[in-house]
Amino acid sequence: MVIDDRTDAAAPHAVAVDYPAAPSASTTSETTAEAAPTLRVSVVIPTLNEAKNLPHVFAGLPDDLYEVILVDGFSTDDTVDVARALYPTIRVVEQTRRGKGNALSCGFAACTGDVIVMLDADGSARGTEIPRFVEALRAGADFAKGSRFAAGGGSADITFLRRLGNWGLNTIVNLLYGTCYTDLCYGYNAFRTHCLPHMNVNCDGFEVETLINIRIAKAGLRVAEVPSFEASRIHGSSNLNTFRDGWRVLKTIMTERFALVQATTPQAAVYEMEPDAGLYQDGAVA
Ligand SMILES: Nc1nc2c(ncn2[C@@H]2O[C@H](COP(=O)(O)OP(=O)(O)OP(=O)(O)O)[C@@H](O)[C@H]2O)c(=O)[nH]1
Ligand SMILES: [Mg+2]
Repeated sequence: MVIDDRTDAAAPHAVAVDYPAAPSASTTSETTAEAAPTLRVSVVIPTLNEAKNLPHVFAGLPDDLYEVILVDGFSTDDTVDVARALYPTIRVVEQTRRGKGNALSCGFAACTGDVIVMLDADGSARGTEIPRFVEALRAGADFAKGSRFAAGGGSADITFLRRLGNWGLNTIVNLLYGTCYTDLCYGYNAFRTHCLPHMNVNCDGFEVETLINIRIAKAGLRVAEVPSFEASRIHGSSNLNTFRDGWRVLKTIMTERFALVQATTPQAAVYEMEPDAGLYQDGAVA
């Protein structure tokens, strides 16, 4: 997807959330001023046994994406073959450990675009919303954060218990980090690639969105919340466990706020799979 980056039209659906100035915050204006005339959009799709959902996911993607990267989590169905049949130019990356966090880290490391979109493959995230996220970035945000609970957003998927847990965890983050987030644990986000060193995604599981949101805020980057509608998962069942993963999210919030020494798990290396070849290492990420 290539979006004209020369005009300054406001993103109609974006709600700007500005954080206190930090050294890295200046990156926004520099990037906007120096940006290339086009934005190359990379989409990262983590998959774990989503073969049946992929036709729906790919049908919703805009035609002019720069690249689509699928990160497969050792699926036991034919997710990878189905993806290649549906989207012949797709790049398939194999993750190095287990979990969605590690999958995204591996996918991010493989991206070569200007903007990265995180898209779930269960049919809940609508690819047709991608231009709205990109527009928020083009209008000046570093990070376009999807929200089911901003005006105009919604969910057909989230249960009462998860909504409650998300609200509680979101409130804690807002209190501890001075943020104004409305939806902490949502997987649909997009960001300029210069955010990657600040995000330094080095967790493995479903706490990944929380880790990213916190580190983006700590870095003082500009966030725009983008209302998004989460549809129900079409086939299969959720990999998320409300209590186990809620606990991981809470630990992440506390660790990021109070730990003197941050976790030092290295970011992922990239192992890219060619259609007819084995696994090879494409490059390591600093
Ligand atoms: N590569 C990879 N993808 C994963 C892994 N776990 C989950 N995913 C993918 O991450 C996306 C989100 O996972 P879901 O199981 O739908 O969990 P969720 O959307 O956070 O939670 P729900 O709201 O219950 O659906 C889906 O595309 C999954 O296939 C994993 O370990 N590896
Ligand atoms: Mg889901």
